[in-house]
Amino acid sequence: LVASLERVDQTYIMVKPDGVQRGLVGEIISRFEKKGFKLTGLKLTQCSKDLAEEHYKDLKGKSFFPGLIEYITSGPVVCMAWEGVGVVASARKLIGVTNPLEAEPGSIRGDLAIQKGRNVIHGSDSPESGKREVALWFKEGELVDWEPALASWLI
Ligand code: RTP
Repeated sequence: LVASLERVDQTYIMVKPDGVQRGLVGEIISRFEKKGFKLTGLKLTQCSKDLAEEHYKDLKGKSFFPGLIEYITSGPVVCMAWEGVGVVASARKLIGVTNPLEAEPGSIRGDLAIQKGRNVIHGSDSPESGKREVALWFKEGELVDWEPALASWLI
């Protein structure tokens, strides 16, 4: 009911290569499912250098940029699109701050990671980035617009 009055946003969530290698994909998906957001896209892919550079283009001048691109392209990633009221900000809270040592216990990075450069997950930082990143990582036919039969009070 509330959802129908507020803007439904989308966010791009990605389990980074370390998360896949460590077998954390199920744990991470589960946290977003339990929160009550709606999954509209999901795939495992090996990201190209071009795509990684496009995704992180705002960080191009940073000293850690080459290492970041190497990290993100080092193995498969799991790409997800999630939808819901307030999903962008809520996902950032579920994820925790960039440096896992400073991330709150209970958050994904706070519970599951140690290093900034191996922080297991990405989440869009604004509704605009969410739209841009979902469109960058998914082709149109890969996204599914579906209505949950139950629990509409959550989404
Ligand atoms: P993300 O985009 O991956 O969700 O991360 P974020 O917003 O929390 O952090 P951002 O500043 O956008 O940085 C993107 C990713 O770059 C890596 N990083 N490494 N070594 C470093 O100092 C450093 N700083 C950032 C992290 O993997 C970060 O998530």
